[in-house]
Amino acid sequence: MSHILFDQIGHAAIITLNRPEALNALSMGMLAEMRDALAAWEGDKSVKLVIVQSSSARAFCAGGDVREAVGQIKAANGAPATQYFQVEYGIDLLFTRFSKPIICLVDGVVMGGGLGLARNAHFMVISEQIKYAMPETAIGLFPDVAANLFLRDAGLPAALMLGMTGTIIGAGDVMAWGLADYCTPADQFEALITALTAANSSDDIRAILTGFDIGRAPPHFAGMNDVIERCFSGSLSDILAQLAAHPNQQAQIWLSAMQSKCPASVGAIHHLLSQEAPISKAEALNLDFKLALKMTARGDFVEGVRAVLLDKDNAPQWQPASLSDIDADFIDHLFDFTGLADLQDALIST
Ligand code: QUE
Repeated sequence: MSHILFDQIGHAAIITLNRPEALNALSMGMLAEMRDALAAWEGDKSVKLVIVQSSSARAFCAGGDVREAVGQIKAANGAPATQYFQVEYGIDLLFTRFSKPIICLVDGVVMGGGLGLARNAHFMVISEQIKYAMPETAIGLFPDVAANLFLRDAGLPAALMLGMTGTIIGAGDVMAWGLADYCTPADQFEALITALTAANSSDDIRAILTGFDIGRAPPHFAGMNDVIERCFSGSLSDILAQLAAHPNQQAQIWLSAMQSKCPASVGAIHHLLSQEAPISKAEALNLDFKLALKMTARGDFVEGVRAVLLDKDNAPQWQPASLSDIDADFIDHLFDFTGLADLQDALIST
């Protein structure tokens, strides 16, 4: 059975992610098939909108197929996974620019590259049972796919918390923080799709999505905004000190999360979010492309994927090993993109 399915019902072209055994992790093959289908639909007048869904309630998508990316790096003796990130971020860029509305119906796990699809689409609808996270600091990567832009919708302190600690949040927090557009119970997704197959315009789509929206579940972490704002501001060492000094138990959980993640990754997302926001999703993706090449040319990414997904010993040996090693020189070196092509130029050359 194919890992990605394509269909059309009425005006709606439908993409179904169908790799449940890997929580729909996006392989280059799946991404290339998606790219070709979108290209065909762009010129097809019978298609008015595109819906992206999953065949399984467990996951919309757990992310990019980082096992495949690591395979590429190993096959190329440590060279960065240029081709993988070109294809993955290329699809994200295509979503932002597609001439017809793309609607993602998100149930279950939505993490990393899954959010690259859902948040770069025109409409992101979540169910009440999603598990939302940007967990890349656990594997020596960094919150990419334009997270440097879309996490900011939650406010900078919450963006830093989500990006650095990889905390998993639910539908209540996602809606309270403005990280998705609509919330509809998963058991109504089928009826929602049926309604959308008759839509003619973005206004029609908005009206239908509003009709199925149940508003929001109670927030959990978004109810702790005072703790988040007090702790997640300033330099890396400020944040560590503020967490250590805070009486709320959750602050200690976040502190140990930060200390167990890849220091270079935590430093990378801290620096990204401390800079001025990119002016567009395209600019954010271009920045992510260059940073991904720098990050995956380091040993931490292969080591993180080994520890979390391949050997599953959850005992990565990071280099450098401590957040205290992440100084201005380290960040300057990591963010030196001299000689790297822009994402768009890289796409044209393939
Ligand atoms: C951090 C991540 C990912 C992750 C775990 C992390 C990620 C990703 C997967 C994943 C999960 C299940 C699979 C698979 C990949 O896990 O991006 O192939 O079957 O895709 O801690 O960033």
